[in-house]
Amino acid sequence: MQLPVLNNVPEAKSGCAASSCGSTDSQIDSLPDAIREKVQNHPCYSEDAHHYFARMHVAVAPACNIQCHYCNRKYDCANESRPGVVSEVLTPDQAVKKTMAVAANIPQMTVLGIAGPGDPLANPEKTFETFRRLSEEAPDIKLCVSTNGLALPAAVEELAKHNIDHVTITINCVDPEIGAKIYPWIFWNNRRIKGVKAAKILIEQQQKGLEMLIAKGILVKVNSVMIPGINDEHLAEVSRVVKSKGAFLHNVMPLIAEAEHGTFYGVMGQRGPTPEELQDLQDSCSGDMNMMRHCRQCRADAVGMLGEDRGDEFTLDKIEDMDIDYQAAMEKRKVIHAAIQEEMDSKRLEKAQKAEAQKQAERMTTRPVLMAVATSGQGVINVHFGHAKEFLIYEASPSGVRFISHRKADAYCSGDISCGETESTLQRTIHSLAGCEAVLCSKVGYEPWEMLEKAGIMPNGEHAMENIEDAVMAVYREMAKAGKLTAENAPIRASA
Ligand code: CLF
Ligand code: SF4
Repeated sequence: MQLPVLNNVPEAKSGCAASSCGSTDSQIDSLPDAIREKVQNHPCYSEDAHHYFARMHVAVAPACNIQCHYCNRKYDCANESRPGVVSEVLTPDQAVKKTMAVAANIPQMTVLGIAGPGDPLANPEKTFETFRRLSEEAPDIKLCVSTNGLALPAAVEELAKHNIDHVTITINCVDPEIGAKIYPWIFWNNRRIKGVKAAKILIEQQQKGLEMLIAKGILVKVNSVMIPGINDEHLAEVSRVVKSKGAFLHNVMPLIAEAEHGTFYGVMGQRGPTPEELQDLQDSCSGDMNMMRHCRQCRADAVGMLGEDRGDEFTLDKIEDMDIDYQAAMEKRKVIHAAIQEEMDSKRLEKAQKAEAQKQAERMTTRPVLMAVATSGQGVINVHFGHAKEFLIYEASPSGVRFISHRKADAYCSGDISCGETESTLQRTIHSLAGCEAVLCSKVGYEPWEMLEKAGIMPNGEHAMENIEDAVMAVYREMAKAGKLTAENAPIRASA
């Protein structure tokens, strides 16, 4: 069966609340059946699944019970993708209607998450009313929640009652002294509490909530925001602690701090980590823990595949006019999900066979290389360089190909900007690929080709519509053959 087009941006035109994870396909194979069933079509909990399945958030939770120095929920921009940002706050009734409209129109949407714009558990009536109705009216949708953890212990029973299998807790520290530099206050027992005392209560509640969820058999993902100079050196300890308590995945996300967002960190000029710093930390934690590397730091009203936002197609006025037959939609969804699953299983098998063959093949001694890939999903290279809104970053080495992260790009050829601006946007896109030695896309224009080469990044449009890992390995082998992969010609790492 022909799989549906997963991205609403045609190739010709294209390019939680602070919380998020992803097990790779090899990890999925080794999971017990019950857990595999829970993660295999969740785009955040499975790296594989995020190429095929979509998620959506409904913004029913405006209030928050803590303040984080990286958050300002007042700032909204339609082009802004970051936690806490929404265009419309919904009632539970509107949220249910919107979820069913999206599920009927985007059949590969498998997960409904509540992630803000405040904290879902600081708005328990609206959050649980939405979950209760959806578990009855749309039972084929997985329910997911992302919380700061302060109100979590009191909510665990209710979460279990609504069959919520996936909970994300944002844990930025396990040391209250560090917490006091991240959280100016919490609202606890009808009082505002500040400083180390506030951070201590928050940490205790998060850890208690984590333990209670694990005891109930609920999958827990921990999100952490990496803040250089504040908690960057501490996050390996956080990873170790949450793993020892049974968390399934750890998602370390880079701090987003811009002065125009009006956040404390933004105004104070606190910088986020460089891609290299983030990767180093994720690698150092990965010995102890499954790490999520494909998080897109979604808005609290995001709709679609990770990295895209189709929220504009499902605004309140638009869904008002939609007539949904959910029974019929569920039947269609079932067929499509089964077809996607079949394709994923066959690709997984193929990949395992190739990895085995590679093990048997003569061992290369070349250094690892980072490559950027332009894709809109389904695990293939299918986006023009100039239309890419983001690039997936892969590392090729003698032991194979692994996914590392994604980087946002400015789509430079939008056609409505002047030449000078076009050029500088292209420069910014190329700058965002620092550290990569090749970029693989379906096509590259003459001008960017030249500029990429000048920046030491080899453009490659020869692998259009090919499987990403196969193409990256093929380019790696070509580079090795051409003698480009000695230690001496490694690129210099960017500094902060
Ligand atoms: Fe949403 Fe979060 Fe559920 Fe995913 S997001 S509540 S677990 S359905 Fe995913 Fe978005 Fe990253 Fe969150 S990419 S911010 S990890
Ligand atoms: Fe913002 Fe509250 Fe989420 Fe912190 S926990 S990021 S303050 S919504």
